[in-house]
Amino acid sequence: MGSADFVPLPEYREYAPEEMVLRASKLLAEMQRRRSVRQFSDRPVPKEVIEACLMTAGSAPSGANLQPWHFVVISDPEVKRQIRVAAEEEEHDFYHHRAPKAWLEALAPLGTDEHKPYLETAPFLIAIFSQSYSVRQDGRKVKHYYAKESVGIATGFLIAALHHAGLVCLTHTPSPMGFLNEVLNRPAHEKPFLLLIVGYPAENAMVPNIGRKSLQEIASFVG
Ligand code: IYR
Repeated sequence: MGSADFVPLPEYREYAPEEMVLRASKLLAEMQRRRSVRQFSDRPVPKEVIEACLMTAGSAPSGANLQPWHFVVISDPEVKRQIRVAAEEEEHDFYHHRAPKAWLEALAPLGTDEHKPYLETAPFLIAIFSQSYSVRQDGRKVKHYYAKESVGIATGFLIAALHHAGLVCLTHTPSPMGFLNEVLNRPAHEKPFLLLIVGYPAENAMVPNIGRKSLQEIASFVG
């Protein structure tokens, strides 16, 4: 208790209102170009780009600043193969047995199925784990607050950073994802949050012809 340490807000920048509008609309246009992609090229991606994007993810706010995330970056073809085999097994079960009809109907416009070749084609997979607690040097456990929310925010930062760098990605949630702990040797208190597939799009990659909700649909203003 009482161990707060404060420094002056570093590097804050204010912009004139017109410049703010311009900056906001430029980012909007850039983010509106982002699409989830399921057809990847096998072209290599510089690891440095991934590292910088991960640092952007790590700059996200988190509950009590406990930074409850861990990112495993996979480029090893054998590990990618293991992940594909395990994911396709779960997905087969999902599409053919477990998924309720309404869920399959909701997925129909995306044209997804149990085949996940991109798990081997793309140069990088990033498995994102959410830590319910951390273990200190002395063995004491430190509970993490709002871990899922925090990891969700960091994942959003990561997706935006990858897009900004000129890569594409897919948020993939093979369900259940417990196999990722085994394949990647992560402890039980880390829960797989999602698997990002990252790379360049395949030449002539196609995406579903779907749209985004309007401002009126997603927001309301009070006052
Ligand atoms: N995990 C499955 C199904 C799936 C679920 C949702 I929600 C999607 O937005 C897309 C797919 C799969 O990856 O195919």
